[in-house]
Amino acid sequence: MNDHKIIFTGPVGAGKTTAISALSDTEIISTNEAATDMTQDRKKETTVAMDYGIMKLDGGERIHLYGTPGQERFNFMWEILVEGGIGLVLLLNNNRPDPFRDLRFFMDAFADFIADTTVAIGITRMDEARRPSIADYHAQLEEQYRHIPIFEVDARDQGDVSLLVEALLYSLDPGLEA
Ligand SMILES: Nc1nc2c(ncn2[C@@H]2O[C@H](COP(=O)(O)OP(=O)(O)OP(=O)(O)O)[C@@H](O)[C@H]2O)c(=O)[nH]1
Ligand SMILES: [Mg+2]
Repeated sequence: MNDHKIIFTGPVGAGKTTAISALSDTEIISTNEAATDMTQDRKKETTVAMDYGIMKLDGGERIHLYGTPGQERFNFMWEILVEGGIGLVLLLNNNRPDPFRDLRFFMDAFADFIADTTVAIGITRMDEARRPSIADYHAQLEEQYRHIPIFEVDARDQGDVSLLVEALLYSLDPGLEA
């Protein structure tokens, strides 16, 4: 099979839409709408249904990239979007009030999907907030998740986000390389 689907999730402002647009080889399809209730994140728009882009790999493989909304009130989309996916990218905004709470929340919300597939975690906005560190995140994870790849990424940086996707693909199948 030459087509694979991965899903990007995480809290508001973690950079899901930004990462998919940095990675996609086609124009992305987004459902951003004006955010009236997000003054805290100083972000004008938020995803209300999904983002979609395509990453083309050498050898003709295509990775379909789906982004979830970060806001919990749109969580009915989460279950729909993971359908048929082979892995999850969890982006966490290090500049949120309690990023460990976000970590636990999203690991829990997607626990069934992660159990069937795999997950890679990207920590964004570490330029704005140095702490917690990557090692601190590893220490927060339960024993069975200690091997999960966790990288510092800037969602705007294509190199950063493609490294994270490659780590995810590699953990699924060491033969499948981007
Ligand atoms: N300074 C800094 N800004 C970043 C970094 N990564 C992403 N951003 C910015 O953070 C914002 C993220 O916005 P989005 O991509 O809309 O976030 P999202 O995860 O899709 O959010 P929702 O759709 O609202 O859930 C953008 O303004 C990015 O430019 C980073 O590493 N450092
Ligand atoms: Mg978004």
